[in-house]
Amino acid sequence: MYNFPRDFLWGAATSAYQVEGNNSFSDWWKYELAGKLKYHSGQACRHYDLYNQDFDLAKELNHNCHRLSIEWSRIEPEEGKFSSNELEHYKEVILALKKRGLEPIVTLHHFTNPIWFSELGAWALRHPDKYFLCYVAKVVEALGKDVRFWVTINEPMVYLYYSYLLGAWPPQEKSLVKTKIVMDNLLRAHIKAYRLIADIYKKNKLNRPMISIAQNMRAFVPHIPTLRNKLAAYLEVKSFNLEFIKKSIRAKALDFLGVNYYSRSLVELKGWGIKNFNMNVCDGEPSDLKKNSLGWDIYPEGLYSVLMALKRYKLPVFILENGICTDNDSLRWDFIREHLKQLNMAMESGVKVLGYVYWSLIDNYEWDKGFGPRFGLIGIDYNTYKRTIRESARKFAQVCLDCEL
Ligand code: IFM
Repeated sequence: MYNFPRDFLWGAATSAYQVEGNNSFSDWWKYELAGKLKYHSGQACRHYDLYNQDFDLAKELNHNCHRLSIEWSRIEPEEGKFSSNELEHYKEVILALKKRGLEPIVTLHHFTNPIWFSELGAWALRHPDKYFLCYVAKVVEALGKDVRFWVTINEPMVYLYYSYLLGAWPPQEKSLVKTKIVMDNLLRAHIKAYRLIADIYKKNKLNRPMISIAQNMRAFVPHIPTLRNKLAAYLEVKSFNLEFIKKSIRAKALDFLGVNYYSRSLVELKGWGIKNFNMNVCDGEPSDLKKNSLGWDIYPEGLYSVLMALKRYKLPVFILENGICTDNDSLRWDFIREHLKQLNMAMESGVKVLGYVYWSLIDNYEWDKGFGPRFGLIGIDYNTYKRTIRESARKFAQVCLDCEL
C-alpha cells in the first residue's frame, strides 16, 4: 500500500495554446499559417468556450487542483494594449475552478509569445523582461487574490532547446550565441517576475503566494557506462536539469520546485560539441523499455532519482507534469501507477511533495507533433469536440479520492 497525505494536491494540467483554440495573436499561429510548422492548432479543443465542461469532468474525477496557463497574446495582443475582456475571461476561468474546489496553479509563460514581441526579437532581445513584466503585473493584479500558486515560465530549458538551438519551434533559430543569451534572459525574467509577484501580493495585503518555474527534468542514463558517457550524463544533469534551478535558488526566487518528468535519455556521447548535449542524446538507439507513442522510454524509476537529486535543496517539490501519450489506455494507467509508486518512495525517503499533476487533463495540440499524440485523461473527438473520460482517469480518480494506491 502506498499512502499519500490527506492534504495532497491531485490534478491535471493544460496550457492555453494547446487547448483553447484560435490563439491568432500568438507567434505559433503566425508560423502555422506561414507553413513553417506542419500542423495548425485551429480550434484546438475549444477549451476557451468549453472550460466549464472540462472543469466539471475534473471535479468528477476527484481532482482538487488544476494547472493552466494564461495566453500572453490574448492579454496583450498589441504592445502596451491590454485587453480587459481577456483579463475578465481568465478571472472567470479561475473562479470556475475555485467554485468546484480546484486549486488553480497558474503559468504565465508556456512556450508561446505575442506576435509583436516575437517581431521585436522575442527572448533574444536585449531586455525582454521589461515586456514580460508589464504583462505579468497586469495578470497578477487582476487574478492575484484567487491564486496561491504561480509558475512564471514553463520548461525554460525545453523552450531554449527547441526554439533557439534545434530550430524546431518559433522563432526556429539554430544559434549557440542566441541560446546562451536567451538562457540568461529567461533566468533574469523569472527572477524579476518572482520579485514582482511577491511585491504585488505584499502591496495588496494578500498572503504570500508560492512561486516557481516548471522544470522539465530527465533521467540521464549512460547507455554503455564508459567514463566518457558517465561524464556526459553528469554534465547533462548539471546543465539541463539543475542549472536554472540552482541559479534561481541562489537569487532566492523559488518557493517550491516545480518538476515535469516524462522519460529518460540514454547518453551515448557522439562528440564533445555542444550540439551533442541535448535532451535526446541517444535518439533512435534501441532500448527494450516500453515507449509512449512518440517513442519516449517509459522509465518510472527516473522520477525517483530526479527527486532524490532535489532533496539537497530542502524545498518542497510539486510534480507539475507527468504523463504519457498513447493509444493504449491500460498502458496509461500502468504509467501513472508506476510513477506514483516511485513518487511515494521518494516521499518515504524524505522528499516533501505538495502534489501530483498529470499531463494532460484532455488530449490536445502537441506542438510540432500536432493532434496525433493522446496525452489526455479525457479523450477529445476533434470532429465533434465531445469529451470522453478514459478508464485510466477513473483509476487515477480513485487514488485522488483515497490518497492511497
Ligand atoms: O505538451 C507538452 C507541454 O506543453 C510541456 N511539457 C511536455 C508536454 C508533452 O510533451
